[in-house]
Amino acid sequence: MQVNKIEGTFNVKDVRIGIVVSRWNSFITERLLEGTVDTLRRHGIEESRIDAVYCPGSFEIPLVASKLAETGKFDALICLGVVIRGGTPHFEYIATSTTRGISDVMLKYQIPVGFGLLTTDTIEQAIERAGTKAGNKGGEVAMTILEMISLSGQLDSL
Ligand code: DLZ
Repeated sequence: MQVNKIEGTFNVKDVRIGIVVSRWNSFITERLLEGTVDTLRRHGIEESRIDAVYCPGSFEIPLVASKLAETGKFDALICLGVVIRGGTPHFEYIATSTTRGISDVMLKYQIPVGFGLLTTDTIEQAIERAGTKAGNKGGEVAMTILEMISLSGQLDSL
């Protein structure tokens, strides 16, 4: 192919990353945070360039992300939360509004915002995705964010 191929790399330097962490189901969100920070650190991002901001639940994530983005000080944000289906429609309301809110922040402020929101039927499924059987979603989101920071930079200089 003769096209100009534009794609991100994982080689990102001197960036500042904000992580929004929901305290609801904190024993799982803390594992997601560990996975996120570990991956960022192993790709050369110093911990001093990472801020973790805690909020009460996933529903509050978009507001905190929006305030962080508004500062203009972050190259990217990562949002971490766990919503577990219960016996009421609460799950749908929280998962839908949090997802939409996170996406809105990304598009409004034009910075990559990582979607590290686990939405599971059971607590076991959430644990599996936070560093056990199914890997660590936090680490996966960190990789995506590194690639998107790199890609965004390239698109900004087209
Ligand atoms: C209220 C609530 C419920 C029932 N479930 C969850 C959940 O599974 N995951 C989560 O992150 N937060 C939950 N919350 C809390 C809401 O996100 C929010 O913090 C409260 O409704 C207060 O606004």
